[in-house]
Amino acid sequence: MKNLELARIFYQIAEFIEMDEVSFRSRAYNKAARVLDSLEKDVQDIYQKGGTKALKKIPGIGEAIAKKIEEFIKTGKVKTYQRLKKQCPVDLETLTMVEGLGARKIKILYKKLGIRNLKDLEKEAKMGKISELEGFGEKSEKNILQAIQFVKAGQNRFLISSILPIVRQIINQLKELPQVYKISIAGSARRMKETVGDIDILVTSNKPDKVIDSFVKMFTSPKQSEGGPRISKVWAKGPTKSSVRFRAGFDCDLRVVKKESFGAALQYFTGSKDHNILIRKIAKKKGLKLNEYGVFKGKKKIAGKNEKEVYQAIGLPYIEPELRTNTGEIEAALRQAQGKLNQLPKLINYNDIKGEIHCHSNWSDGSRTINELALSAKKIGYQYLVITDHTKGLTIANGLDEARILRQMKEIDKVNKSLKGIKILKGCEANIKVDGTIDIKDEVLDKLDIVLAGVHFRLKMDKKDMTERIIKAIENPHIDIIVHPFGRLIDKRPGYQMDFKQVLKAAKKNKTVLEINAHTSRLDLRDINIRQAVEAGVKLAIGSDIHSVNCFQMMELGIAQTRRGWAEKKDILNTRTLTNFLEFFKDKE
Ligand code: DGT
Ligand code: CA
Ligand code: CA
Repeated sequence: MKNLELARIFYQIAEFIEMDEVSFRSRAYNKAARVLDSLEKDVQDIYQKGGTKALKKIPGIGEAIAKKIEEFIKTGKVKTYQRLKKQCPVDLETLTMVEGLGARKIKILYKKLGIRNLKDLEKEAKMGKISELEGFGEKSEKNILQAIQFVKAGQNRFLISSILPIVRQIINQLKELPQVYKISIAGSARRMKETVGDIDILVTSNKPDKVIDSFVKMFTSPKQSEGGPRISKVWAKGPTKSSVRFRAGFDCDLRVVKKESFGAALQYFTGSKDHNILIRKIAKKKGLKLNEYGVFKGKKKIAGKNEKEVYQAIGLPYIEPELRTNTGEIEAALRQAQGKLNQLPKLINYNDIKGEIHCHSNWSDGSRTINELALSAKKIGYQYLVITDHTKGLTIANGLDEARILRQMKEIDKVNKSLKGIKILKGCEANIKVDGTIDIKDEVLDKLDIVLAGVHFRLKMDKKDMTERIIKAIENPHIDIIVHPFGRLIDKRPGYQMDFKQVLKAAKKNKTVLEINAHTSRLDLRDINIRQAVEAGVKLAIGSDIHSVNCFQMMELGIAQTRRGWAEKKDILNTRTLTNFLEFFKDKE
């Protein structure tokens, strides 16, 4: 699919334009990029069926952009992009990942210091050259150096969200091979870690060499459907194992094992390494040996076929992959084995969610109508969907003022009347101002079913001020849920400074809920914070921060994060039925 390639080009064109001015043009390219990013249909298909006329029917795609899409499909290039790139040949995609660097600053850094990439940036910052530039200063140089470390740490890893769909395609194709008996993902991707270094896949077969051969052949074949996963490099190929790189950029280890060792191999290759080290120690203490082939008592194999029996053989209850981090799960399992109840959490399941709490429509910066969003939510089987558009303090997102909120409420009434089987709730995502007050009048907040509030500007405050700012919002009786509580962006921006213990205390006292934001770029709260919240008895809700209909699938990532945070169904409010969900907020205003 060319959608993502085009989206990347358009994002960059927007950045190039913004080097000089933020204008309707840059906004148009940004919008088009976002649309392509989340477009379900293949843009090439749309073009081939209906030409630029059909392209222009896509919301957010106008005449000029449609022409560019046509140019790219026909020539593989976008001339405007190439011209801009020539004028300022910088690695925009990486440099814009550095928190605090926008297009305008990147241009200045290129013009004044010739900085083209992360390496140049680090070199000049370390030499103190950046602080000498007008508009930068020592503090921003220090911030840049810190931010570079952050970007570097994330560079060889992939977001689980970008990897999972491809891995699932790979696995589905592998399943078709006649020699493949069982198949499972392993490694960090099975543990659903936020970011993944490489993909591990495990297969059982009694013809391992055939499986390896077919795997490599299948994914290097030019017949492999266009857009399907393709191998770009074969690092190693043996009789039971191969190591390859896919065109999408990530490496993949495929291992073939015997049926009777599947459980032991899966346990071994799922990791984490730290978890396995401790598990093996426990086995040893019991006079057993555990390796990727099985659990052994002397020479006798006593388990290995499935994971449950592997854990059982060494005297432990089954431990879910998301928990295997050696952060107390093994101790809890041991206590449970000794008869203490409920030491390991009964994790929330992937199908436990009954409604979506965080959803933007085209009233603010979403791309779909309320009706379209509701239909998608209904299709998933949700009972409710809270529409939570941005409010007026966020002008770049076309935030709603009081009057528009009231109008939207009428629109929701109308849609609710026309739809059966799903209830749309009225909400908003209000802004927590610097002093902790909210940008929408109380009497309007009062009319809404659910009010979300979050910090969207002035993220850099000192710890005490930020803690006070957020606690003030938590204490506000109109606020039901604090969204993306840390404001972090994965690999891009660490969370803001705040005293989370104080925040939890206030949330518990005021019955204010904290969101686990499932958006691919956020995943905020993090797993460790979820665990703290659960321990503090604070209620949570998972929100996908939806801006288009295919964002609904991000819920899975939020649930994974929630599981890694040891949370149970009862901790998560949107596992409740509509009635029970609303009941919770009743005694809030
Ligand atoms: P990643 O790929 O960096 O996101 O993390 P993992 O956990 O997928 O690590 P990876 O791909 O190097 O190895 C997959 C699993 O294989 C790992 O989680 C545990 C197991 N494993 C690999 N090397 C070792 C090792 O030296 N000792 C032990 N105990 N287990 C290992
Ligand atoms: Ca791995
Ligand atoms: Ca690996």
